Amino acid sequence: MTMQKTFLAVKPNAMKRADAVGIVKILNEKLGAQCVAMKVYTPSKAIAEKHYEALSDKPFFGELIESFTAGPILGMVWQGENVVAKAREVMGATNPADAAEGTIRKLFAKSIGDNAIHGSDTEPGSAQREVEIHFPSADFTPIADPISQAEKLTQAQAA
Ligand code: DAT
Ligand code: MG
Repeated sequence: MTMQKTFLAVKPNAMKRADAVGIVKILNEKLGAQCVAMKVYTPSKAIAEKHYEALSDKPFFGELIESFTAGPILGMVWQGENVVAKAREVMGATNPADAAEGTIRKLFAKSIGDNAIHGSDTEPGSAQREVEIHFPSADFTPIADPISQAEKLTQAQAA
């Protein structure tokens, strides 16, 4: 088992519903990992297209880019043993109709296109690639209280 980092983000629609803090609470409780970077920002089209590059031939790609750039996201890096796969479990299935009870998508997603959270997939190199896209110059210091930090950042963004 090796120490990993994964990129997680509360998506714009879930931010608008003020779900960010509730989502961070679940991550903090269930991931068994540390949050080592957190920021609120609206992804540019260039960043979004790079992030979702592997899906560029999908029929829903245009909508996906539009929704990921529609407003601020809460972007995070979490670090821990096996955290990439663990986060996929805690997030739940891509389509909330298939998501298990207690998962973030079961609780907060509205549809496959509005599924509340992004998390890196488990393909080797994928998480590291996303961390580098979204946090190119972070120093990855553990955040003592990620829930308070999420409250602070999302309040500042709403003000
Ligand atoms: P995940 O986000 O669970 O890793 P993915 O990488 O296959 O899922 O797809 C990325 C996002 O694209 C997903 O969170 C929501 C959107 N998406 C996937 N399949 C879709 C579909 N059939 N229709 C609309 N949006 C879809
Ligand atoms: Mg994916």
